[in-house]
Amino acid sequence: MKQNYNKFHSNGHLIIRNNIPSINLKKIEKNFFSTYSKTLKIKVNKKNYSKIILDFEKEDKFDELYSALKKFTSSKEFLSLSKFFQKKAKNIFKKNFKLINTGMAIGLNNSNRTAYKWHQEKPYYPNTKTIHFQFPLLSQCNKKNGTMSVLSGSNAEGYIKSVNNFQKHKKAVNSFIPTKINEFKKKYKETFINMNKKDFVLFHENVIHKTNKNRSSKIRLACIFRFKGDYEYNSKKTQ
Ligand SMILES: O=C(O)CCC(=O)C(=O)O
Ligand SMILES: [Fe+2]
Repeated sequence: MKQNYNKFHSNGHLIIRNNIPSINLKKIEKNFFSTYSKTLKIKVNKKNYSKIILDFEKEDKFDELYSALKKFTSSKEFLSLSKFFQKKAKNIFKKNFKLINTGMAIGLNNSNRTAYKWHQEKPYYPNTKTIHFQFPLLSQCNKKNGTMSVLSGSNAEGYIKSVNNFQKHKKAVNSFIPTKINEFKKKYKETFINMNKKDFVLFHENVIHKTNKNRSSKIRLACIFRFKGDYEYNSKKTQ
C-alpha cells in the first residue's frame, strides 16, 4: 500500500485494476437502466442507451437528462459503492473519508456540453480537502471514447488560483481553466486514464485534468464519487 501512496502523491492519480466486485457493478448497471427508463419514459437497455441519450441531447432535453443522472447517482444502489471506496482510501492513506458528492461523466460523441477543459477540482471545493474516484460503467473508458486525461504530477503546483472560467451556456459544464495552462502542459506529461470495467482511478484535488473528445460511436459513462478527507503527503511514510 505504501507503493500506492507514493504513486498517488507523485502522479496525482492512481489506477487500481480489476478491483470493483462484479456483483456491485452489475447492481448499479441494472439500476442505471431502470432509473433512466423510468425518468426518460422510454425503455433504456444495453443496446440503445447511447442512441437514447444522444437523441435527448440533440433535442436539448438537458433537464430530463440531468434529472435521470441525479436520480441514478443518488440511488441507494449507487451510494452503496461508497463504502467500498472509503475502505480503499483508508487502506492507502490510513485516514477516514466522508462522502460529499456523487456524479457521472457523460462523454457525448457530438457535443461538448458535458466536456470539461483543463481544470483542478480544488476551485469547486476551495475550503475542503477532497479526493475523487472514477470508474467506467457499462463499457471501458479509453482514449478513443474520450476518457479523461491528467497532467501527471501537476498536483505539485498546489491550488492554482489564477483561472479563467469557461462555460459554453447555462446548462453546460463549468471549467476553471488555469491561466497558465500552456506552461503546465509543457511541464507535465499528459496521461490518458484508460480503464476497463472493474478498474477505478483515484485522483488528487490539485491534479490538472480534462475530458477528451469522444471519437467512438457510443457514449462514455464514468461514475464519480467524491470524498472529504485529509491525505496530505507525509514524506516519513516513504521511508
Ligand atoms: O471524465 C471526464 O469527462 C472528466 C471528469 C472530471 O473532470 C471529474 O470527475 O472531476
Ligand atoms: Fe474534474
